Amino acid sequence: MGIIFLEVTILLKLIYFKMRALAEAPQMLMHCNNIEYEYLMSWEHFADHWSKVKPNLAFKQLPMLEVEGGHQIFQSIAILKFLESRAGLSISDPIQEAKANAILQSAQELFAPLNPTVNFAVDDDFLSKRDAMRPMLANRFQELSNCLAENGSKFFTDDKPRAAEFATFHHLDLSKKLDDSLIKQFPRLERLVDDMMCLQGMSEYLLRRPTLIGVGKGPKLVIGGIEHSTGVEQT
Ligand SMILES: N[C@@H](CCC(=O)N[C@@H](CS)C(=O)NCC(=O)O)C(=O)O
Repeated sequence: MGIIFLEVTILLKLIYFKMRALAEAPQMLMHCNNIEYEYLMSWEHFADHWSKVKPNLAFKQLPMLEVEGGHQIFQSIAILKFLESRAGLSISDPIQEAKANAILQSAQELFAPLNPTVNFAVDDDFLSKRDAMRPMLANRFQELSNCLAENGSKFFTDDKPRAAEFATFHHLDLSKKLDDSLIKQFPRLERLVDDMMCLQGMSEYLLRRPTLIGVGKGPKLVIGGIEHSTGVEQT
């Protein structure tokens, strides 16, 4: 009797909260590279309140990517690098790889205060945080723009979008919710955004993801037609 080998595809699980923040770039990368995954809110995956879950996690924060063998990958940069490799997009030249990692880290440093402010701050707190972070954003946008101008290709390394491009795209996209005039000072970054928008899978992802409304006033995510306050607990 012959032996039948069944190929089992392990579905990746991305666990996060009700926020438009660190789970965006990984999801865009997966969508644009046909990597199947399941997105679960913390309470769906762990079936408990975040305050109970948090102390038991390796780095006490999300996102987390659960992969083969139940292994849990924390830290958004590590998650993006794992997915980049999974998509067959790893850069073989160590120098180019290091430079791409520097760009990825520099893009992720935009996370705070940009992402918490857009997702949570309201009224005067929102306005003062927005005004205070403008110079920092402009400096980093200039640096990212310089990286693109220096190498002369479509994306940071060559003509393929990888972790650094998806992370940069997310933060540029989110900055429009803070102040849509900021990116307009950087035509090379606007071109990057346009090129990313043209990727197969990107517009479908952007249309299907929860809509973020009420920024600066009372931010909410519209999930399945229902408005939910942003946050770490089930509503
Ligand atoms: N360095 C971490 C930062 C993760 C992070 O700040 N996660 C926030 C949500 S965006 C979180 O878990 N907040 C809940 C908490 O800290 O209790 C990464 O890049 O993944």
